[in-house]
Amino acid sequence: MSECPFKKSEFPDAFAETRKEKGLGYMDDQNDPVQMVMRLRDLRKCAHDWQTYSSAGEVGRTVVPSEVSIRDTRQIPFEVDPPEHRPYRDLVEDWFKRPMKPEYHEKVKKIIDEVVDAALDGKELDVVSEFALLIQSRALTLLLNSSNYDESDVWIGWGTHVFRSEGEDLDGDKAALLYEYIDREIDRAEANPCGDLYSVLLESEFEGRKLTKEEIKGVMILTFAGGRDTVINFITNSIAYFAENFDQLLTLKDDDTAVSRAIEELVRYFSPLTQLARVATKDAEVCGSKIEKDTRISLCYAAANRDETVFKDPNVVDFNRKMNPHVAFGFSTHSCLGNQHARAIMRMLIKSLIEKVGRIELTGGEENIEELGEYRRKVGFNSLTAKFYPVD
Ligand code: EMZ
Repeated sequence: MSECPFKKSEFPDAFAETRKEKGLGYMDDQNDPVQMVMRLRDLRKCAHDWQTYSSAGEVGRTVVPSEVSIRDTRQIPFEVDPPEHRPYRDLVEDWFKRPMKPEYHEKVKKIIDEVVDAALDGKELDVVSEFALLIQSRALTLLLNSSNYDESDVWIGWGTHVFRSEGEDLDGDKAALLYEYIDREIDRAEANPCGDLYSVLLESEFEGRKLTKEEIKGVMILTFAGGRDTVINFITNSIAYFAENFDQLLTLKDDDTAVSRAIEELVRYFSPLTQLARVATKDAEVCGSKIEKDTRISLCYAAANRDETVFKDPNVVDFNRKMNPHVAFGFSTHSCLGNQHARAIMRMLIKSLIEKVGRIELTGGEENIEELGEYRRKVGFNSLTAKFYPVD
């Protein structure tokens, strides 16, 4: 983890050569290798073909790095295949669309304004732990519809990743804290239903029965884990970008369509989630290479989002990009449930920055580099220090 050798908001494409030459990369992951699907069209095909590339195998194997050794609760609906997947997804889909409503946007804006205002005190701060983490955790109270805003302090205390200590590999003890926390919260909601996500799940009818606590836990683990480091990276990396390209931020003033395009472009470029895995249910083939039954492929979103056969000048952040069929939120059956929440956060962040901030100065930082076999991918920052200055 080194000092940034280039502009902080530059995120090089770690996969260019392999994507162009072979289309399929390789990495070992805890002795359970992964063949990485790097071209956009291949990725979409594989993501769509759940019969061949399953999410429903051993719990935790769908994630890279594999979480088999630290988790035995199945994340729902993320680790379930069709047709069982559909009713689970239906159960939570509307809930996760609430972030599209104007009143939700207003609440997100209030949370972000408070964090931005605090940043404007002229002191240097760490964008990861003192800005992005606060926004992610506090905004999560909205997604859960929790009336206890202060609960976000507990989540802030967990740091950026619920399964990893800072800069470390998977940490089973840390994961156990989350599981115990969720168990307690389910019991709390059972004793005192209050309209939050736990309570709603406890009350809902699923295929003529109630959900089990284990199923509810599976939804909640996904809600806590799936949108954590990803959202924190998205916010931090975007701050780095706007700091170094402040004029681009100003082009978005009072222009909702331009903001929408900018959000899609930033999420394409940063691809906060590098990849997720699938397990082959039978022998198959991608890009002329054999995929053996019961081995894993990954849908390498970060690579596909720089596919030069699809995106013109893929390494340029272009807010005017017209065609942007990125897969940063996944594709097909398992496309990101939290995408509207993430988009709402970015929309309100942009608005708040335009209203309140005149300049952002980056003063230091340490990149977060994922080591993926022969590939080294910058996915975000372990720290990013900055000073925020108010508008004149
Ligand atoms: C899993 C994954 C889902 C995994 C959308 O991504 O996110 C990862 O950060 C978690 O570690 O468990 O939820």
